[in-house]
Amino acid sequence: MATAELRQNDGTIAITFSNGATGAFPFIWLKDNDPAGFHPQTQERVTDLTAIDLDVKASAVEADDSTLTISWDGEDTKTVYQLDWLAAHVPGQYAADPAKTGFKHWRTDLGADGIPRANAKEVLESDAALKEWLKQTQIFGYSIVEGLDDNTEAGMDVARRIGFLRETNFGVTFEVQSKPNPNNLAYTPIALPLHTDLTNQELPPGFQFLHCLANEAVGGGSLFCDGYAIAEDLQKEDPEAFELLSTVSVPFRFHDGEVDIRARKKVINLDEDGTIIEICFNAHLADIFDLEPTLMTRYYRAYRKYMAMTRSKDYVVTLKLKGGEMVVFDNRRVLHGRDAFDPNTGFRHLHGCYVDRGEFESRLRVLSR
Ligand code: AKG
Repeated sequence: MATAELRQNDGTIAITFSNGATGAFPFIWLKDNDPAGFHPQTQERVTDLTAIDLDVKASAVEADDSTLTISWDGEDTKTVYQLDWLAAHVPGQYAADPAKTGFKHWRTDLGADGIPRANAKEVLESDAALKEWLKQTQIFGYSIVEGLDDNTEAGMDVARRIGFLRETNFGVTFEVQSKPNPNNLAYTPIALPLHTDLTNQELPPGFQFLHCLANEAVGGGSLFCDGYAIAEDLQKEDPEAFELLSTVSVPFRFHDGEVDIRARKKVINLDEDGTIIEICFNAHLADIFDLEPTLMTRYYRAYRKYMAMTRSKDYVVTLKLKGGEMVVFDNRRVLHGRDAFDPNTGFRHLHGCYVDRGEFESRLRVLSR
Protein backbone atom coordinates (compact mmCIF):
# COMPACT_ATOMS: atom_id res chain seq x y z
CA MET A 1 0.00 0.00 0.00
CA ALA A 2 1.36 3.43 -0.98
CA THR A 3 1.36 6.40 1.37
CA ALA A 4 1.22 10.07 0.43
CA GLU A 5 2.08 13.16 2.42
CA LEU A 6 1.11 16.72 1.57
CA ARG A 7 4.09 19.11 1.94
CA GLN A 8 2.86 22.69 1.76
CA ASN A 9 6.32 24.05 2.64
CA ASP A 10 7.93 22.90 -0.62
CA GLY A 11 4.75 22.57 -2.70
CA THR A 12 5.01 18.82 -3.26
CA ILE A 13 3.29 15.56 -2.47
CA ALA A 14 5.75 12.97 -1.16
CA ILE A 15 4.76 9.44 -2.12
CA THR A 16 6.16 6.19 -0.78
CA PHE A 17 5.14 3.47 -3.23
CA SER A 18 4.25 -0.05 -2.10
CA ASN A 19 7.70 -1.33 -3.22
CA GLY A 20 9.43 1.25 -0.98
CA ALA A 21 10.42 3.63 -3.82
CA THR A 22 9.79 7.32 -3.10
CA GLY A 23 9.19 10.47 -5.09
CA ALA A 24 8.33 14.14 -4.54
CA PHE A 25 5.73 15.47 -6.99
CA PRO A 26 5.39 19.29 -7.29
CA PHE A 27 1.79 20.60 -7.28
CA ILE A 28 2.28 22.49 -10.57
CA TRP A 29 3.64 19.33 -12.25
CA LEU A 30 0.66 17.31 -11.00
CA LYS A 31 -1.76 19.90 -12.36
CA ASP A 32 0.06 20.03 -15.71
CA ASN A 33 -0.18 16.23 -15.90
CA ASP A 34 -3.83 15.88 -14.89
CA PRO A 35 -4.96 12.72 -16.79
CA ALA A 36 -8.02 14.67 -17.99
CA GLY A 37 -5.67 17.11 -19.71
CA PHE A 38 -4.67 14.61 -22.41
CA HIS A 39 -6.71 14.01 -25.55
CA PRO A 40 -8.39 10.59 -25.12
CA GLN A 41 -7.60 9.52 -28.66
CA THR A 42 -4.22 11.07 -29.51
CA GLN A 43 -2.83 11.12 -25.94
CA GLU A 44 -1.37 14.57 -26.64
CA ARG A 45 -1.49 17.19 -23.90
CA VAL A 46 -4.35 19.66 -24.27
CA THR A 47 -3.94 21.33 -20.88
CA ASP A 48 -3.24 25.05 -21.16
CA LEU A 49 -0.46 25.65 -18.65
CA THR A 50 -1.10 29.39 -18.60
CA ALA A 51 -4.61 28.66 -17.26
CA ILE A 52 -3.05 27.08 -14.16
CA ASP A 53 -1.89 29.27 -11.31
CA LEU A 54 1.85 28.73 -10.81
CA ASP A 55 1.17 28.73 -7.05
CA VAL A 56 -1.61 26.13 -7.29
CA LYS A 57 -1.98 24.26 -3.98
CA ALA A 58 -3.27 20.82 -3.08
CA SER A 59 -5.48 20.84 0.02
CA ALA A 60 -5.79 17.08 0.65
CA VAL A 61 -4.36 13.85 -0.67
CA GLU A 62 -5.37 10.23 -0.35
CA ALA A 63 -3.72 7.04 -1.63
CA ASP A 64 -5.13 3.54 -1.96
CA ASP A 65 -3.70 0.41 -3.63
CA SER A 66 -3.71 1.81 -7.14
CA THR A 67 -4.63 5.50 -7.16
CA LEU A 68 -3.76 8.87 -5.66
CA THR A 69 -6.58 11.39 -5.29
CA ILE A 70 -5.84 15.08 -4.86
CA SER A 71 -8.20 17.84 -3.75
CA TRP A 72 -7.14 21.32 -4.88
CA ASP A 73 -7.34 24.50 -2.84
CA GLY A 74 -10.36 26.55 -3.93
CA GLU A 75 -11.66 23.90 -6.39
CA ASP A 76 -14.54 21.44 -6.13
CA THR A 77 -13.12 18.83 -8.51
CA LYS A 78 -10.57 16.21 -7.49
CA THR A 79 -7.88 14.68 -9.68
CA VAL A 80 -7.19 10.94 -9.67
CA TYR A 81 -3.79 9.61 -10.80
CA GLN A 82 -2.76 5.99 -11.29
CA LEU A 83 0.08 5.14 -8.89
CA ASP A 84 1.79 2.97 -11.52
CA TRP A 85 1.91 5.97 -13.81
CA LEU A 86 3.31 8.20 -11.04
CA ALA A 87 5.93 5.56 -10.15
CA ALA A 88 7.08 5.53 -13.79
CA HIS A 89 7.41 9.33 -13.86
CA VAL A 90 9.11 10.28 -10.59
CA PRO A 91 10.49 13.81 -11.10
CA GLY A 92 14.27 13.82 -11.29
CA GLN A 93 14.44 10.34 -12.80
CA TYR A 94 14.46 9.70 -16.52
CA ALA A 95 11.52 7.52 -17.54
CA ALA A 96 12.54 4.07 -18.81
CA ASP A 97 13.07 4.15 -22.58
CA PRO A 98 13.42 0.88 -24.53
CA ALA A 99 15.26 2.77 -27.28
CA LYS A 100 18.06 3.67 -24.88
CA THR A 101 19.98 0.42 -25.04
CA GLY A 102 23.27 1.84 -23.77
CA PHE A 103 26.43 1.79 -25.87
CA LYS A 104 29.44 -0.50 -25.87
CA HIS A 105 32.41 1.61 -26.90
CA TRP A 106 34.79 -0.51 -28.97
CA ARG A 107 38.36 -0.33 -30.05
CA THR A 108 40.20 -2.88 -32.15
CA ASP A 109 39.44 -5.41 -29.38
CA LEU A 110 36.12 -6.01 -31.14
CA GLY A 111 37.73 -6.55 -34.57
CA ALA A 112 35.89 -7.20 -37.82
CA ASP A 113 34.74 -10.63 -36.52
CA GLY A 114 33.03 -8.92 -33.61
CA ILE A 115 30.70 -6.81 -35.76
CA PRO A 116 27.10 -7.87 -35.08
CA ARG A 117 25.57 -9.62 -38.09
CA ALA A 118 21.97 -10.18 -39.14
CA ASN A 119 20.28 -12.02 -42.00
CA ALA A 120 18.28 -9.88 -44.44
CA LYS A 121 15.43 -12.37 -44.87
CA GLU A 122 15.01 -12.72 -41.10
CA VAL A 123 15.05 -8.97 -40.56
CA LEU A 124 12.47 -8.51 -43.33
CA GLU A 125 10.16 -11.26 -42.08
CA SER A 126 10.48 -11.30 -38.30
CA ASP A 127 9.86 -8.43 -35.88
CA ALA A 128 11.89 -10.28 -33.24
CA ALA A 129 14.89 -10.46 -35.59
CA LEU A 130 14.41 -6.82 -36.55
CA LYS A 131 14.37 -5.76 -32.91
CA GLU A 132 17.47 -7.78 -32.00
CA TRP A 133 19.36 -6.41 -35.00
CA LEU A 134 18.39 -2.81 -34.13
CA LYS A 135 19.47 -3.31 -30.52
CA GLN A 136 22.87 -4.68 -31.50
CA THR A 137 23.34 -1.93 -34.08
CA GLN A 138 22.54 0.68 -31.46
CA ILE A 139 24.81 -0.83 -28.81
CA PHE A 140 27.87 -1.21 -31.06
CA GLY A 141 27.03 1.60 -33.48
CA TYR A 142 27.37 -0.69 -36.48
CA SER A 143 26.41 -4.06 -37.93
CA ILE A 144 26.38 -6.02 -41.17
CA VAL A 145 23.24 -7.39 -42.81
CA GLU A 146 24.02 -10.32 -45.09
CA GLY A 147 22.15 -12.33 -47.68
CA LEU A 148 20.73 -9.37 -49.60
CA ASP A 149 19.35 -9.83 -53.09
CA ASP A 150 21.41 -8.46 -55.94
CA ASN A 151 19.39 -5.32 -56.71
CA THR A 152 19.35 -1.74 -55.50
CA GLU A 153 16.01 -2.09 -53.69
CA ALA A 154 17.15 -4.95 -51.45
CA GLY A 155 19.10 -2.88 -48.91
CA MET A 156 16.61 -0.03 -48.99
CA ASP A 157 13.78 -2.48 -48.18
CA VAL A 158 15.69 -3.46 -45.04
CA ALA A 159 16.18 0.22 -44.17
CA ARG A 160 12.44 0.88 -44.71
CA ARG A 161 11.67 -1.82 -42.12
CA ILE A 162 12.87 0.83 -39.66
CA GLY A 163 11.23 3.94 -41.06
CA PHE A 164 11.22 6.44 -43.86
CA LEU A 165 14.49 7.31 -45.58
CA ARG A 166 16.20 10.64 -44.98
CA GLU A 167 16.53 12.56 -48.22
CA THR A 168 19.57 14.79 -48.74
CA ASN A 169 20.96 16.82 -51.63
CA PHE A 170 22.38 13.49 -52.90
CA GLY A 171 18.85 12.06 -53.20
CA VAL A 172 16.72 9.61 -51.20
CA THR A 173 19.26 6.93 -52.11
CA PHE A 174 22.70 7.34 -53.68
CA GLU A 175 25.17 5.33 -55.72
CA VAL A 176 28.72 5.10 -54.39
CA GLN A 177 30.76 4.30 -57.47
CA SER A 178 33.52 5.93 -59.49
CA LYS A 179 31.65 8.32 -61.81
CA PRO A 180 32.58 10.88 -64.45
CA ASN A 181 32.24 14.46 -63.15
CA PRO A 182 31.81 13.52 -59.46
CA ASN A 183 30.39 16.16 -57.10
CA ASN A 184 31.58 14.19 -54.06
CA LEU A 185 34.85 12.43 -53.24
CA ALA A 186 32.86 9.25 -52.48
CA TYR A 187 32.09 9.10 -56.22
CA THR A 188 35.81 8.89 -57.10
CA PRO A 189 38.17 5.93 -56.56
CA ILE A 190 40.42 7.78 -54.10
CA ALA A 191 40.91 6.77 -50.47
CA LEU A 192 38.51 8.32 -47.97
CA PRO A 193 39.94 8.80 -44.49
CA LEU A 194 37.60 8.10 -41.58
CA HIS A 195 34.78 10.60 -41.41
CA THR A 196 31.12 11.13 -40.59
CA ASP A 197 28.87 12.13 -43.48
CA LEU A 198 27.28 15.51 -44.10
CA THR A 199 28.66 17.46 -41.17
CA ASN A 200 27.70 20.50 -43.26
CA GLN A 201 24.01 19.74 -42.66
CA GLU A 202 22.06 21.38 -39.85
CA LEU A 203 21.25 17.82 -38.72
CA PRO A 204 23.69 15.24 -40.12
CA PRO A 205 21.90 12.00 -41.07
CA GLY A 206 21.61 9.35 -38.36
CA PHE A 207 22.05 5.78 -39.56
CA GLN A 208 23.75 5.08 -42.86
CA PHE A 209 23.17 1.99 -45.01
CA LEU A 210 25.73 0.94 -47.64
CA HIS A 211 24.60 -2.12 -49.60
CA CYS A 212 27.51 -3.67 -51.48
CA LEU A 213 26.37 -4.79 -54.92
CA ALA A 214 29.90 -5.33 -56.27
CA ASN A 215 33.40 -4.99 -54.85
CA GLU A 216 35.57 -6.60 -57.51
CA ALA A 217 38.20 -3.86 -57.92
CA VAL A 218 41.65 -4.10 -56.36
CA GLY A 219 41.48 -2.05 -53.13
CA GLY A 220 38.23 -0.58 -51.85
CA GLY A 221 38.41 -2.06 -48.34
CA SER A 222 36.23 -0.42 -45.68
CA LEU A 223 37.45 1.21 -42.46
CA PHE A 224 35.47 1.93 -39.32
CA CYS A 225 36.21 3.36 -35.88
CA ASP A 226 34.09 4.19 -32.87
CA GLY A 227 34.15 7.98 -32.57
CA TYR A 228 32.78 7.73 -29.01
CA ALA A 229 35.63 5.45 -27.88
CA ILE A 230 38.20 7.84 -29.34
CA ALA A 231 36.54 10.83 -27.66
CA GLU A 232 36.41 8.93 -24.37
CA ASP A 233 40.13 8.14 -24.55
CA LEU A 234 40.97 11.69 -25.62
CA GLN A 235 39.17 13.03 -22.55
CA LYS A 236 41.47 10.94 -20.32
CA GLU A 237 44.70 11.48 -22.27
CA ASP A 238 44.34 15.09 -23.30
CA PRO A 239 41.60 16.97 -21.42
CA GLU A 240 42.48 20.28 -23.08
CA ALA A 241 41.98 18.81 -26.57
CA PHE A 242 38.69 17.24 -25.45
CA GLU A 243 37.53 20.54 -23.97
CA LEU A 244 38.30 22.44 -27.20
CA LEU A 245 36.64 19.89 -29.48
CA SER A 246 33.55 19.74 -27.30
CA THR A 247 33.08 23.50 -26.84
CA VAL A 248 34.36 25.24 -30.00
CA SER A 249 32.40 24.95 -33.25
CA VAL A 250 33.98 25.13 -36.71
CA PRO A 251 32.36 25.62 -40.12
CA PHE A 252 31.55 22.80 -42.54
CA ARG A 253 30.40 23.29 -46.12
CA PHE A 254 29.34 21.37 -49.22
CA HIS A 255 28.75 23.29 -52.43
CA ASP A 256 28.26 22.39 -56.05
CA GLY A 257 26.30 23.83 -58.97
CA GLU A 258 22.99 23.27 -57.15
CA VAL A 259 23.51 23.83 -53.43
CA ASP A 260 25.66 25.60 -50.84
CA ILE A 261 24.91 23.91 -47.51
CA ARG A 262 26.77 25.09 -44.43
CA ALA A 263 26.66 24.46 -40.69
CA ARG A 264 28.90 25.07 -37.69
CA LYS A 265 29.56 21.99 -35.62
CA LYS A 266 31.56 20.87 -32.63
CA VAL A 267 33.55 17.71 -33.33
CA ILE A 268 32.50 16.19 -29.99
CA ASN A 269 28.96 16.88 -28.77
CA LEU A 270 27.86 16.27 -25.20
CA ASP A 271 24.52 16.25 -23.47
CA GLU A 272 23.87 18.31 -20.33
CA ASP A 273 25.36 15.49 -18.20
CA GLY A 274 28.61 15.52 -20.19
CA THR A 275 27.84 12.23 -21.98
CA ILE A 276 29.17 12.01 -25.56
CA ILE A 277 26.17 11.98 -27.90
CA GLU A 278 27.52 12.90 -31.32
CA ILE A 279 30.70 13.12 -33.38
CA CYS A 280 30.94 15.45 -36.40
CA PHE A 281 34.21 14.84 -38.16
CA ASN A 282 34.85 15.31 -41.86
CA ALA A 283 38.11 16.78 -43.11
CA HIS A 284 36.76 17.02 -46.68
CA LEU A 285 33.81 19.15 -45.64
CA ALA A 286 35.69 21.28 -43.10
CA ASP A 287 35.37 24.86 -44.35
CA ILE A 288 38.02 27.53 -43.77
CA PHE A 289 38.42 27.68 -39.98
CA ASP A 290 37.70 31.18 -38.75
CA LEU A 291 38.81 31.07 -35.11
CA GLU A 292 40.73 33.85 -33.43
CA PRO A 293 44.50 33.22 -34.07
CA THR A 294 45.54 32.05 -30.58
CA LEU A 295 42.55 29.77 -30.32
CA MET A 296 43.13 28.62 -33.90
CA THR A 297 46.58 27.23 -33.09
CA ARG A 298 45.32 25.46 -29.97
CA TYR A 299 42.30 24.16 -31.87
CA TYR A 300 44.44 22.76 -34.69
CA ARG A 301 46.46 20.79 -32.14
CA ALA A 302 43.29 19.24 -30.70
CA TYR A 303 41.64 18.64 -34.08
CA ARG A 304 44.77 17.05 -35.53
CA LYS A 305 45.12 14.86 -32.46
CA TYR A 306 41.58 13.49 -32.88
CA MET A 307 42.33 12.96 -36.58
CA ALA A 308 45.54 11.07 -35.76
CA MET A 309 43.59 8.82 -33.35
CA THR A 310 41.13 7.96 -36.14
CA ARG A 311 44.12 6.60 -38.09
CA SER A 312 45.54 4.55 -35.20
CA LYS A 313 45.56 0.76 -35.31
CA ASP A 314 44.18 0.91 -31.75
CA TYR A 315 40.83 2.04 -33.14
CA VAL A 316 40.45 1.17 -36.83
CA VAL A 317 38.63 -2.01 -37.87
CA THR A 318 39.06 -3.00 -41.52
CA LEU A 319 37.10 -5.37 -43.73
CA LYS A 320 36.22 -5.78 -47.37
CA LEU A 321 32.48 -5.80 -48.01
CA LYS A 322 31.22 -8.60 -50.23
CA GLY A 323 28.36 -8.45 -52.71
CA GLY A 324 25.13 -9.13 -50.80
CA GLU A 325 26.37 -7.50 -47.57
CA MET A 326 25.21 -4.18 -46.22
CA VAL A 327 27.00 -2.26 -43.51
CA VAL A 328 24.74 -0.18 -41.27
CA PHE A 329 26.17 2.36 -38.86
CA ASP A 330 25.28 5.35 -36.71
CA ASN A 331 26.78 8.10 -38.84
CA ARG A 332 26.83 10.45 -35.85
CA ARG A 333 28.97 8.03 -33.85
CA VAL A 334 30.91 5.57 -36.03
CA LEU A 335 33.34 7.04 -38.55
CA HIS A 336 33.68 5.26 -41.88
CA GLY A 337 36.23 5.37 -44.68
CA ARG A 338 37.63 3.31 -47.49
CA ASP A 339 40.91 2.43 -49.18
CA ALA A 340 41.54 3.68 -52.70
CA PHE A 341 40.51 1.26 -55.45
CA ASP A 342 41.47 0.79 -59.07
CA PRO A 343 38.33 0.93 -61.23
CA ASN A 344 40.27 -0.63 -64.12
CA THR A 345 40.56 -3.89 -62.20
CA GLY A 346 36.88 -4.51 -61.51
CA PHE A 347 33.54 -2.95 -60.67
CA ARG A 348 32.77 -1.48 -57.24
CA HIS A 349 29.25 -0.33 -56.41
CA LEU A 350 27.61 0.47 -53.07
CA HIS A 351 24.01 1.66 -52.91
CA GLY A 352 23.30 3.90 -49.95
CA CYS A 353 20.63 5.65 -47.91
CA TYR A 354 20.09 7.12 -44.47
CA VAL A 355 17.47 6.70 -41.74
CA ASP A 356 17.54 9.28 -38.95
CA ARG A 357 18.04 8.37 -35.30
CA GLY A 358 14.48 9.40 -34.46
CA GLU A 359 12.95 6.80 -36.78
CA PHE A 360 15.42 4.15 -35.61
CA GLU A 361 14.60 4.74 -31.93
CA SER A 362 10.88 4.93 -32.63
CA ARG A 363 10.96 1.50 -34.30
CA LEU A 364 12.80 0.05 -31.29
CA ARG A 365 10.15 1.46 -28.94
CA VAL A 366 7.24 0.20 -31.01
CA LEU A 367 8.84 -3.25 -31.26
CA SER A 368 9.27 -3.24 -27.47
CA ARG A 369 5.59 -2.57 -26.74
C1 AKG B 1 30.53 7.72 -48.28
O1 AKG B 1 29.64 7.51 -49.10
O2 AKG B 1 30.45 8.64 -47.44
C2 AKG B 1 31.72 6.89 -48.26
O3 AKG B 1 32.53 7.13 -47.41
C3 AKG B 1 31.86 5.77 -49.21
C4 AKG B 1 32.40 4.56 -48.54
C5 AKG B 1 32.90 3.52 -49.52
O4 AKG B 1 33.04 3.79 -50.70
O5 AKG B 1 33.20 2.42 -49.04
